[in-house]
This record gives sequence, structure tokens and C-alpha cells, in this order.
Amino acid sequence: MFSEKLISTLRGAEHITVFTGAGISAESGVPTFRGDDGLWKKFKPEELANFDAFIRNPKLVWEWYRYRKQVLANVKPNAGHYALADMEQLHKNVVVITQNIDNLHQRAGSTKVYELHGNINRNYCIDCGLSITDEVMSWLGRAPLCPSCHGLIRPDVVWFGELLPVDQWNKSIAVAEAADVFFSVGTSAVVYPAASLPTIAKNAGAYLLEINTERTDLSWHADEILLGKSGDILPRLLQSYQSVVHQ
Ligand code: BV8
Repeated sequence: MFSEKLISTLRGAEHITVFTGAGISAESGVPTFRGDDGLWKKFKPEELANFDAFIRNPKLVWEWYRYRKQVLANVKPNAGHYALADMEQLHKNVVVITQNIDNLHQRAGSTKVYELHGNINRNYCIDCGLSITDEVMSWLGRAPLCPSCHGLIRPDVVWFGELLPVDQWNKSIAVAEAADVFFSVGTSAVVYPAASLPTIAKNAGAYLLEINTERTDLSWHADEILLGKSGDILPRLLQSYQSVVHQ
């Protein structure tokens, strides 16, 4: 199933970097953004995932995030997440860079995860910056207010037009440039600057592997494309890698 080139490159790799998008969580039951049943088909990102929309209608934006928090409260990591966590046991330099806000890589056991677009489990006050957990937020039919200064609370996610967290971004560029193998898994590779990471890795000499159920804007640049579900492919790739490592 896997090319000799891929397995030998993995075997000789000093650094493995895995870049993930919503597709890796699809088999956990988390809707993607741009697929047929994607979130952006039902909701308009410009109406929900940006700060101006939030200030205009915080209640509407919170209804959307409450819905997504509820979805995520009832899902579990899938075999793809677990395979990446297990890869850390086999290889000392595996880092996951995710665009996802669902915390599923961490729940599967991955310990080196850079979150480019934040995490839906975290919230903060836009006035005083206080970090607030879901448990202490009171809804009362309106957007939650800060218990300390009564400012508006927002989800700790990166909206369109907002800068990515500088430390996560800088670390992600570093591990993209250092990668001997760079996986792009379950992403349409259309949201920037995150989508520039595979090209940064490739231009720095990485073997660029794309795992997706369909071809994307990135496919033309990949060294190898594995078409299929990440929950099927990643465990099998790990198995092939394991069998070589233990020879
Ligand atoms: C920035 C977090 C700059 C919140 C998200 C105008 C003004 C400012 C910026 C811009 C602008 N116009 C364009 C931009 C840049 C903009 C951008 O890139 N827009 C795109 C849409 C054109 N980017 C930004 O705004 C970024 N910030 O540029 O700031 C700046 C400079 C100066 C000063 C100020 C600012 C911020 C972008 C972050 C937006 N936040 N989400 C939330 O989630 O609620 S975006 C959203 O898209 C998610 O983060 C998501 O991760 C990301 C990418 O989507 P994917 O993960 O790839 O998901 P998608 O559904 O698209 O694809 C899934 C894939 O999986 C598919 O290919 C499918 O085939 C595959 N798949 C499905 N099932 C499986 C599978 N593969 C394998 N196995 C399966 N089972």
C-alpha cells in the first residue's frame, strides 16, 4: 500500500511534522467546513467566524459555538488521532500542527500539538482578558459576560482577519522547516497563513505527503498522495513503519 520511498524516508527521518485540518476529525463525527455537509454550507463564516460579526451579534455567534461545543462534548478521537499519538512512541521528533479547535489530538495522547486556530475549550474576556472555563459561564439567554468586569466573553479561537497566536505560528514554521517528512492530513489547504506550511516544508527539503479523501489545491505540490480516510490510512502507515523499524 505504501511506496518504498515513503517508508524508507520515514525510517531515515530525524523530524516528522504532521499538519492537520478538519478532515482528521470527520470520522469522529465532527463536521468539516467545506465538505458537502460542511459547516460553511449551513452557516456563513463571515457572519460567524469574525470579530465584527461577534460584536454585532454576540448571541448568534455564541449559539453557533455552543452548538459546536455540544457536538465536541459527545465525540471521541478516532483511529487517525490515535495513530499520530502512537507515532510519538516510535519516533522522538513527531510534532502535530493543527488548524482544529476540537482538542482531539490531545485527548488521543499527542503531547506536542501546536494549535494555530485556538481551542474551543478555552474562552476569555475581550475587555480584561480573564480566561474563563465553560463551567463558570452563565448564558441566561444572552452572550456570557465576564464575572470580573462584565465584559463580553469570546471563544479562544482565531477568527478570519485575526492574527494567529505568534508563539504557535513561529514554532510551526520552525518544525515545518526542520521536517524530513511533512504530512498534510485532512485539510483543503485554503486558509492562510496555515495553508502555507506544507509549501514552506517542501521548499525546505521535506518529503511532502498528502492524506485526503480527495485531491486539493496542495496535491500538485505533494511528493505522494494517499487518497482515502485518515482513520484508515494512518494506522496502516504506522503499522508498515513499525514493521520496518523493528526489523
Ligand atoms: C489572517 C477557527 C491576517 C474558528 C478558522 C481578508 C482579511 C483578512 C484576512 C483574509 C482576508 N481574505 C483572506 C484572508 C486570509 C484568511 C483566509 O485564508 N481566508 C480564506 C478562506 C481565503 N485567513 C485569515 O483571516 C487568518 N488570519 O490572515 O490574518 C492579518 C494580517 C494583519 C492583521 C490582521 C490579520 C485566520 C484564519 C483562521 C480562521 N479560523 N477557524 C472556528 O473553527 O470556529 S478557519 C477554518 O478553516 C478552521 O480553522 C479550519 O481548520 C480551517 C481550514 O479548513 P480545513 O481544516 O482544511 O477544513 P475543510 O473543511 O476546508 O477541509 C477538510 C478536508 O478534509 C477536505 O479536503 C476533505 O476532503 C478532507 N476530508 C474529509 N474527511 C476526511 C478528509 N481527509 C481525510 N480523511 C477523512 N476522513
